[in-house]
Amino acid sequence: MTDSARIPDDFIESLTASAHMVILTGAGVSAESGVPTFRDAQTGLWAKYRPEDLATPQAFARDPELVTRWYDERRVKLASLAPNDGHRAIVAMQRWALSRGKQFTLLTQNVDRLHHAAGSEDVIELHGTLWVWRCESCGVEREERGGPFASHPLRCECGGLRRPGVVWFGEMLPQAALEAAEHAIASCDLFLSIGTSAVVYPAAGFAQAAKARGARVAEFNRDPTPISDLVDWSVQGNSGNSATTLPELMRRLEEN
Ligand code: BJW
Ligand code: ZN
Repeated sequence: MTDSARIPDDFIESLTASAHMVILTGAGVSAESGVPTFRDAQTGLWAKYRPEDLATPQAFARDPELVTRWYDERRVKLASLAPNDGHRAIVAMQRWALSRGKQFTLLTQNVDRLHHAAGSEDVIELHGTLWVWRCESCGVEREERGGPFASHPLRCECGGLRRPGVVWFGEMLPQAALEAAEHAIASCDLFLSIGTSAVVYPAAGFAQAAKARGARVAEFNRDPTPISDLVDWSVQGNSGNSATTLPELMRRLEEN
């Protein structure tokens, strides 16, 4: 089956007719850039570590050196990685939508900023970013784009511990991002979930919320997920190189 056959015609029709599309992305979108996903059995970040050992405030309090090293290694590796054709297709979709007077909202759970690097505008980061580090004591935030940190853990001038600006389990999502997401979901007529396992809340509930308010919902993902049965279209496949689902979707849109 060719990729073009995989994108249903009635999905293209809905997309063309929609007034406000919301895209929610997850780690699968960055997989073909070389960023490990979280839950892939062999290569995922949680294949080697338990999330509660590294991605919670309790883990950081218990062992700030370990947690800082882990995020620093990921940060340094990320510096050598680049956006893929899936990120670029999402940029093209945004431009396609805005040039037709449609509303477009991009929500991401990713902390890598590869959407920004590709050229996406107004990205709403639900889980923060690995690039900005914040002092736990005085709250000062600074972008860290250089090489490996000289010491682990990282200390602020005030003496406090600096932590990655990501959202850990048990923490609230940034309020502005959450409000923007809720607002977009309340007014969208088409919702696309891309490259996410749809297990981490509140983002995992967005597709259902969009559906409940009457939007059509599509999922583009390599594997089936808990939302696959509730969506109107479930397109299985990789998203990130030129022969895969998102670039193919963009080619189909440009024909219209
Ligand atoms: C491809 C592909 C390719 C591969 N092409 N596809 C309601 C019910 C139950 C629990 C809760 C609830 N509400 C809140 C909770 C608690 C918790 C939660 O959801 N737990 C669940 C695990 C059960 N949520 C929270 O704590 C959140 N905070 C919150 O809700 O605050 C209020 C509150 C607190 C406590 C209780 C109640 C309320 C915060 C969540 C923060 C998540 N943080 C992380 C780590 C970020 C830092 C870091 O980078 O280390 O965010 S966890 C991790 O998972 C990361 C991701 O953003 C997130 C989602 O993962 P994602 O992106 O979906 O990746 P994967 O790996 O899971 O999936 C990749 C998919 O891609 C797969 O399906 C592949 O098939 C596919 N794929 N290659 C296309 N090439
Ligand atoms: Zn400080």
